[in-house]
Amino acid sequence: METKSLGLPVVVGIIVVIAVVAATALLLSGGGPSGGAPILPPEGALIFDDFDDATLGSNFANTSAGMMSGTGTYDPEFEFVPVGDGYALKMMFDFPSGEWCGYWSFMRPDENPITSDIEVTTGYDLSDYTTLKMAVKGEPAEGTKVRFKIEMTDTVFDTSSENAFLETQNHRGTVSAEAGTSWEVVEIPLTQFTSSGPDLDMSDVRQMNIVFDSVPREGTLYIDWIAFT
Ligand SMILES: [Ca+2]
Ligand SMILES: [Ca+2]
Repeated sequence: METKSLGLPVVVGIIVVIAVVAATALLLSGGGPSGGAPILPPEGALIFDDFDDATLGSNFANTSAGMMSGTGTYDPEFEFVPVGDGYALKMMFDFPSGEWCGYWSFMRPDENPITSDIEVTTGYDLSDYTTLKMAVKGEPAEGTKVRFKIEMTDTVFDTSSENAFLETQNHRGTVSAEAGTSWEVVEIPLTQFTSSGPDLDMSDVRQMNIVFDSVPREGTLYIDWIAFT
């Protein structure tokens, strides 16, 4: 009897079939942009934003959000990408040394100086909560993680004039965080914000920012949801 070895086209065909099956399994696993099952927010959490409506502006009523940068020329590009049954915010940043960029989101509608002339006097009361949690994933340069800062400010914090800026710096709390290449939940005790900004009033929170200001200066950050527990 003659034994025939598999010809090259057959071997290539088998490899292609295996690759297609594997890719399909990855997609069906519920994933998102790069696979991996989505992580749901904790039961009963206050959802600040789950991005599931695929628009800027938080889940809180009529709030505004947007992209920013130091000189206004390096705002992150953004889009909403399907994750699980909803969407995640995808921010792509690319800025030179000495610059910064990021994302801002107000907690109450009357705090938006763009759409309202109402003086900022009342913030959001987060004093019943202890922890900020957010589901994130990064696409950093090879061998690193995406690094970002989370800022919380109260309604006293002001950048509108140099004097006010200097006087109100302690009303901003800043905490550093990282995102690897798989979905994970970043958990930050709110006390880290108040130890960074000792005058920050967590019962009077105006806005939350995500800031990129260090290396890697080019990368992508996905946020599936932001919640407080
Ligand atoms: Ca939204
Ligand atoms: Ca989401």
